[in-house]
Amino acid sequence: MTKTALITGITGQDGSYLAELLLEKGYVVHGIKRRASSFNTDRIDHLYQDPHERNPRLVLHYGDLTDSTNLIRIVQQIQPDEIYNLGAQSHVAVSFESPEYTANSDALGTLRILEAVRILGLTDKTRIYQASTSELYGLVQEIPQKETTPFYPRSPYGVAKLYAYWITVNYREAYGMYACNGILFNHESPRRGETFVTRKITRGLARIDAGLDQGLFMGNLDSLRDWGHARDYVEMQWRMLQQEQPEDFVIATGRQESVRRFIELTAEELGWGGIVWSGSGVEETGARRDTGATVVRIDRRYFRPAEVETLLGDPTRARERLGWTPTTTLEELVAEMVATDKEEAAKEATLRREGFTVVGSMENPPQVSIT
Ligand code: NDP
Ligand code: GDR
Repeated sequence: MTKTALITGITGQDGSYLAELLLEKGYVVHGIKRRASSFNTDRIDHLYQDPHERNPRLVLHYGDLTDSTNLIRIVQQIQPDEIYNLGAQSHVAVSFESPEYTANSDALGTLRILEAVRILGLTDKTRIYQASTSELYGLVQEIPQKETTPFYPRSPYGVAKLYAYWITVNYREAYGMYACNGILFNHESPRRGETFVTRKITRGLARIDAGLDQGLFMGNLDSLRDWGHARDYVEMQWRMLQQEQPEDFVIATGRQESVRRFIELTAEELGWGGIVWSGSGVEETGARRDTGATVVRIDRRYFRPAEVETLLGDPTRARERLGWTPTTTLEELVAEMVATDKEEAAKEATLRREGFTVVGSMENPPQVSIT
């Protein structure tokens, strides 16, 4: 029988990979997109199906996690077998700027989804995946982190996601719902938002390589993260909803590197031979090993009021029960991201050479933005 899924956050990085996966598996996929003043469906445009066709397998609905009336209506109309709650204000630094909105969408948004399913009497039918996060561990109490490690969030985002985590557990226990948390560590891809650190680095250095930008301003280079590929991680989101019993799982690679190392890997992939670091603290700079040009500088604005210094996951439970094995190494991830960003930069360089103005780049370089 054809299954129906609803994805909140379908226009985001994970939503786009998950939509691809579910369509490949024969699902009818519904997604919630926010109304915006310009197009915001870039990541899923390749999946678009004309709504005038008979029985399209991808259907988009306008909506927002801050609006329960709209969520109840959509869930009632679709009666989904599975809901993937990926929608969120997902940027940790931005959550310090917009803490109330972050709580509304990330914490209460999750409650609204759970309540919609309960109010509509779908608790026996609809399975729910909640996009939990390694940010719950925050000020780390144990290394590596696993499902039983105590939480200590360090940002309004982390605190909002902590509420979402527990309300999901609570609805599972109180109402017997099939609802589970995927505690996912950082996962990246060429579709990663441009202000998250990995994409900022691959895009920024690729643009420098193409002669479009001069340098990149960064925050805490010593932060340690466990980075995987988003395509691998969405497969685990799906598998979590196919188990007999709902359970929470850590998904991670078990390898940790610093932001500094990620910059070096990117420079190596670009053929620069690496980065030569000098100075320390906010005076630290990084220069291309091949030309000696300074390409990385530090800017205080990219430091967070409270930092999550070190994250390293232990995915043993997922390996044993979900058959989890990451397919992509960090080096392969960097190579894929750099290849895409080099191509983008080359296109922009060509446009510039031909005399076209490109919005949002040289005149408005990304490193000037807040994140
Ligand atoms: P993105 O930021 O790429 O995507 C977030 C999605 O949520 C976008 O589609 C966005 O819409 C949508 N959204 C934002 N606010 C609302 C709202 N109020 N109502 C409805 N939709 C909204 O995130 P990722 O794809 O990287 O992450 C997916 C989920 O997983 C998020 O919940 C994130 O917090 C969580 N997570 C991510 C990890 C990672 O490393 N990527 C790790 C652990 C958890 P729009 O396109 O219009 O902005
Ligand atoms: P994170 O991802 O906060 O882990 O949250 P991000 O890539 O933003 O930061 C990772 C680390 O890099 C440091 N850093 C910088 N970060 C950004 N964005 N820009 C910079 O210039 C910069 N310089 C250093 C940060 O301080 C941080 O330590 C991501 C999001 O996807 C969340 O939604 C998700 O829950 C977690 O991953 C797991």
